[in-house]
This record gives sequence, C-alpha cells and structure tokens, in this order.
Amino acid sequence: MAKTTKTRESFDKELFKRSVLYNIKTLYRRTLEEATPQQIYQAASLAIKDQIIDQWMDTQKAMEEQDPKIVYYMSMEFLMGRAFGNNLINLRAYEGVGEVMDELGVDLNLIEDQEPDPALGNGGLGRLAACFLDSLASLNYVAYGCGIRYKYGMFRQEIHDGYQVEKPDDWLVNGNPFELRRQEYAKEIKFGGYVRMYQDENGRTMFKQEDYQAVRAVPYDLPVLGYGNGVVDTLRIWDAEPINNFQLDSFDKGDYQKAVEQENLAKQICEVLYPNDNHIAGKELRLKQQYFFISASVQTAVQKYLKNHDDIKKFYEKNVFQLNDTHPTVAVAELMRVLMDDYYLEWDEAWDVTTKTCCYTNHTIMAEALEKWPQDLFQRLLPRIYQIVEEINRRFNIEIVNRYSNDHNASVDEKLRKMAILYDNQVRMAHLAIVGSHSVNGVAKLHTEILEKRELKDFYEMMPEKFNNKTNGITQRRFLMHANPLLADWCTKKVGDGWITDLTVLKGLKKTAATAKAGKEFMAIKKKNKERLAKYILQHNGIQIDPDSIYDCQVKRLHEYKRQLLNILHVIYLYDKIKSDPKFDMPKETFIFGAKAAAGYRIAKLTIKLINSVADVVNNDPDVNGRIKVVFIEDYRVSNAELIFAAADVSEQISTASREASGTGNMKMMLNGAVTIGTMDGANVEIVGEVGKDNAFIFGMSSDEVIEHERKNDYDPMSIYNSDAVIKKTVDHLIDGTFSKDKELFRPLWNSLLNTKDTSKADTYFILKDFHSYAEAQSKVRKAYEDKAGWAKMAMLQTACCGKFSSDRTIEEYVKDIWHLDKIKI
Ligand code: 26Q
Repeated sequence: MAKTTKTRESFDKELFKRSVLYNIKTLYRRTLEEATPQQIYQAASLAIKDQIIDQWMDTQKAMEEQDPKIVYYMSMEFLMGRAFGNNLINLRAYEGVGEVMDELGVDLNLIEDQEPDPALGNGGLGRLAACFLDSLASLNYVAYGCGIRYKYGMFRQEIHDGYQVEKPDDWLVNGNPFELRRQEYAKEIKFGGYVRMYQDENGRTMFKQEDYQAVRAVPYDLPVLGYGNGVVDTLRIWDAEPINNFQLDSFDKGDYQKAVEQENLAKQICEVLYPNDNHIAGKELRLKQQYFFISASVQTAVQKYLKNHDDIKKFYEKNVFQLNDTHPTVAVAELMRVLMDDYYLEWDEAWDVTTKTCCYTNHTIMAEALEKWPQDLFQRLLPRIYQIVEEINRRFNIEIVNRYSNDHNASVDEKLRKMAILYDNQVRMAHLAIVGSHSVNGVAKLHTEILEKRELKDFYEMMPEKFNNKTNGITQRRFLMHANPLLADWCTKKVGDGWITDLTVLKGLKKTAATAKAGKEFMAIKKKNKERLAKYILQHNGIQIDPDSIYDCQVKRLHEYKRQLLNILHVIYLYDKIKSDPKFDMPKETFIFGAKAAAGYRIAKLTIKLINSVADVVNNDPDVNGRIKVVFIEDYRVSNAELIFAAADVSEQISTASREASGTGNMKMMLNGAVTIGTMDGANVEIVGEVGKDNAFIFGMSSDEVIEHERKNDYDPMSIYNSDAVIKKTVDHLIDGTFSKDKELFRPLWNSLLNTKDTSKADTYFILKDFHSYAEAQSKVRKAYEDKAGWAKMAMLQTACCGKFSSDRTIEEYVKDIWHLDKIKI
C-alpha cells in the first residue's frame, strides 16, 4: 500500500535514538529498560523539541529579514489536543520515530498516551483556534496565538452512578516538555485604582492609573509547526505571578496588605478555565482574565513592532488582531490606551490604527451567550479602559444621530437603544467589537445571513462593508492523518498525498467511489476503526459493542440546543418498538454519546444521567437481544474524539435550525466517511451542498420556520403531546419508572418539554415538533445501511466531497479578504 509521506528524507533516526537514550540517562539516571513510559515520553519529546527549536529560530530569522504582516489570534481558549504525535506528523517524522521505537521495543501509541490532553478550551471555539494555528503555519503565514496558561483546563469528567462528576485537570503535573518560559518578555498588568489627569512638561493632557493592584504576566511559548515546510509559529500563553516578592517584615502596614492582595490576585487569575460553552458566567474574575492576557498581548505586539519600525501610525500595515468572539474585545480599548497614553497619539490617529487593526468573529446567536458587563464593575476594575469605552460610545452615538436624524424611516432613540455600547448600565461587548473593528464575520453562510438579517441587523444596515462570512474548517493533518492512518494511506494510494496540503484533491476519489472494490476496501478500514473504538470502550466503559453494528455518534458539548434529548428520546421510541414487536427487524445499531455539561447546567447534567439510565435498561434487556446498544463515553476530549470520528458511520448533527452557528464535528465526521443525519443548520447546509441531498439524511424545521414560530410565539408542544399517542408514550417514559425507580428523577426533563406553568418556556428547542421527521430520517438510515454497496459508496462520497471544509481554505479566505498577510520563505 502506498504510504502517506510521514517521513522526511532529512529525519535522522540514529541521532534521534541517541538523543532519547541520552535524555533518559541525564534526566532520570536510568537506562531505557528501567525507564517508565512517562519518562520515555519526556525524553522523546525533548529530543523532538531539539529539532523544533532550530526551525523555530530559522522562522524568527526569516521573519526579521522578510518583515511580513503578522496576525495575532486572540482567544481565551486554545483546545490544542496532544502535541507529541501532531508535531511528529508535521515534522514528517512520524514513521521514522515509529521505527526507532520499534527498534527500541517501545510501543509508540503507549508513549503518545502518556501526554495529557492540553484542554485549554471548552469545545468548538477553542478547537477552531487550534485548527487555525495549524493551517496558518502550514500555509507559511506568521501568526501568534495569544491566550492564557490555565493551571487547570477543562475538567476531567467521571461518571459515577450515571452522573457527571467533575475532577480537576492537573495537566501540568509532569511539566510540559514543549513549552518555553520567556520571562524576559514579562509585562505588568494593572487593575483597579483611579485615573489621575495631569499636564506633562509639553503641556499634553495625560492620564495615569494610580493606586492600582498589579500582577506580572509571564509568557510561555509553545511551538506550532507547519506541515513539512519548516515554519514554526508560536502559541503564547500567559501565566500570572505576583509582582513583588514582598518582605514579610515590612513595617508599612498598607504595603503589606497590598502585597498580600496582589499575591492573591496573581494566584487566582490563571487558576482555571471557565467550563461554560455558549453561556456567560458574568464573574469578575473572568473579566480580570480577559484584560490580563489582552493587555499583555497588546503591549507585546506594539513593542515588537517598534523594534524594527518607527511609525506607530502604520502599525496596522504589519499587524492584525483577530478577536475570537467577544471574549478578547477589551483589546479595542487597550490598543487605544497604549497608542494614546504610551505613544502620545491623538484620539483620531489612535482610532484609525485601532479599527484598521481589529477584526471580530461572532460564534453564536444564543442570547445567553451575548457578553455584557455591569458598568460599575467594569469601571472599578478597569478605570482607564472604561474612560476610553465611554468616549468610543459617545462618538459612536453621535454617528448614529448624524446618520439617522434625517431618516424618516428610523427612530434615532430606537437606534441608540439598540446599538449603543453603554446602555442600561451595561457594557455590551459585541457592540464594542463591531464598532472597533473593520471586519465582522460569522462562521457559516447561514449563520452570517442570520447575523445580517436579524441579530446584528442595525449594525449591518449602518456598516454593511464590515460584514463577511468565513465558513469554518478543520485541519486534515490531525483529523485524518493522525486520527485515521489507515484511511489516510488509502486516500494516498488512490489520489496521491497532495490532499495533505490541499484537501480538494480528495475529489479525485469520486471516480473511485463508483467501484465495488473500493467500497469493500473503504468499509474494511471502517471496520478496523470500529474495532479500535470497541476496544477503547470495553477498556474504559466495560461495555462490549459489536463492530458490525451501525455506529451512530453524537459527540459534542451537552447543550439543550444541540438536542441530545431528541436523540435519546428516539432511542426510547425504538426500544418501545422492539418491546411491543419482538420481531421488529432492524440492523444492529450502537448509539454512542460523548459530552461534557457545564458544571452548573442542571438540565444538561440530568440529560447525561438519562442517557446512562437508558443505556442500563436497554443494554441489559434480553428482549432487545443486542439490536440496540447505548454507550456514553466518559471524558470526551480531543484524543478520544479522534478514535470516534474514525469509527463513526452516522454523524448526528441535530441542533434546532438557526442555533448552531457552524459546528465543526460535522466536518470531522464527514472527512472520515460518516454520513450526516441532521437539520439544515450551521455548516450542515454547506455539507449537504457539497455531498448532495441524496447523500445526507436531512430532517426537521428550517431556520426560517423556527424563527417564524418564535416571532409569532405560536408553538404549543402540549397540543402535540395530547394529540400524538406515540410522542405521548415516548415522553411519558421519562416519568413512568421505566428508566428510574424514582419516577420524579427525570421530571425536570419532562417539564422542559411540557412546562405547564409557563407554556412559553416549553420545548424551546422544538424537540417534539421535529420528532417524527427525525425518527423517519433514522429509519431511512437503517434502510440505507442494509444496502451494503450503496452505503459504502455514500460513505466514500463524504470523504471525497469534504475539500471545502479544510481550515486551510478558511485561512486563505481570511488572508485574502481581511488579513492580507504575506507568506514567508524558509
Ligand atoms: C463566556 C463568558 C464566561 C464564561 C464562558 C464563556 C464562553 C465560553 C465559550 C462563551 C462561549 C464559549 C464557546 C462558544 C463556542 O464554542 N461556540 C461554537 O463555536 C464554533 C466555532 O465557530 C462553532 O462551530 C459552533 O457552532 C459554536 O457553538
């Protein structure tokens, strides 16, 4: 079989082997035979890092010589996943290292498994940032990811008695062999106090923050390798340290008190990632985290630029800040502050630079995810930044008045109420981001349309030139090459290895897909991956699943809008069918779930319990006779996601239409040959566009229909329940003791569908409305699966048609339309 080129000619196996053995000796005073797998992992990582450092330095040098424009991707989250295997792939040393490990009698998979999953993100938004960095480096662009070095990332999920239990993710216990601490770039970050205004010696009006608390931001750099091109970009994550090693015998009581406070502040800031996805926790500490990493990153970017440029007014010609959602939006005001207070620009000059530098990506229309801060909290914590936001708001309001006061179709007061940045004693971060940026983008075609027509309509009308769409993408280097080596090699055999850097090359598979032989090969690979996942599930969940069953997978954060409840209700419905008709004929099917729920999200956590309770009953009922199985995979994360994507037959993308901005799991499944069952939501719309509607199972209301029901407020789930015996029976199993001795246990879920006290709060995600159309789509899936050749063809077509969904394409669109970066040559 033609092998995907994973080995670079220049990779020196002997040197690598010697380096590993040497590292084991000097680090641990051990021989290979005595070393633990963890020690071998550390030693091998440092040997790899040696090679990376050379390329990293070359990239820096090329940067200084060629002076390209740089993108700073500002994000509270980077869900990188494990670095070891990925670095080997991008160095094209994976196979070489595998061979060395073989020679040493060490299992490479076991070594990879020693690395904790760096989980500095919740889900889609953080993983998108990681895919973007991979593509940026692979496409020869210079990029800095700017983020926070959380001590504890996303919690580890354990399931006890069917319930989610959160355990701290102490990912740094064994140190991180790939990181570099750069204390020479430490920055001071100021919180609180007050702003003193004074005239300087040149008669300029100056503003100085006084009586503040400060912490020291210390950067740690992680290398981000391009694929096979020698480019190494940087993910710079900031840690907080106390500013002064204060003296305990200080005589000045005030100083002592302050020193203790500052030390506590430093300890808190980077302690933990907020585990909320698509939901705001309006906590003061969160705002501190935001300003902390933004101030450090903005100061660094400006200083770096001024090292070899002298006109700060042209900063935007060489730098662009991409704000990953509203979380880093204080960057707008912080850049204004630095330009005016540190470099003496006038307001208009600073505003010109700022708006030409900043760009904003919106990732959600969910109302509960729109970021707002109480004005008084914001002002107390960031007094100088608040002054600047006030002035931005004042000037923007004047613009609104000028624009609309002679417009008979618009009311100025209404425009001010809807668009102001400061309103109702709140700071509206999305409005600040839009006003302070020259580009505002959504993450899928449908999502951007909804932003323009509804969510951000007023802004779109006033400044249409800012709005644009950038449909998300994923990196094939991690999600095919690393996740699914068998399929990667098969693709290379059929169409060559060009797909690694140009995913559209896979369209060459369309011809192949027509042959029965290819179908058999493809399904044989799928089977191997299904066996690999079955083994993982047996080891980690103690459940035996059948690799010949359909693997139907829904893996993503648990959220009501993603409708895991619809999925499990359908399983309950199937279970009923089997119970009432013992001869009910269906192909064996395994329903696989993986999801973390935000720690305080009651309904989401109860849904996990329900899935596990249904699994207990269904998996152990002899009447079911193995026809359906339900599995909840504990601690869903990037590393086990790779196993799941490779093994999936059916990809569940069933959000209420209009709610999922894009989704990216849908693309990862498609790349690995899973067929989508889904709504016309987010990027699903574009997936269907690429693969054709005959090769997807689409159901449910359209986003227009959903939005129309919401506008009219005319949806009545209770009338469906009362008039539809099947739905009634299915839903009532939540409260009739079928899945819990305590009949009241799942009552809150029943209520979420049929809230009798407040009918406007019943089934807000239209589960009952879409139920039958979903069940019908599921029945079509089972039917299609029974036609083996037909299914194989459909599955292959998914892989063949996913070229558009590479993050390489997304990044090239950002570059062409927004960033205008230069490629560097190494
Ligand atoms: C905000 C404030 C306080 C605490 C937490 C948060 C917070 C954290 C994470 C708010 C939102 C998020 C994450 C949002 C997210 O992941 N959105 C997803 O972004 C993906 C990439 O664009 C899309 O594919 C998904 O559709 C979208 O849901």
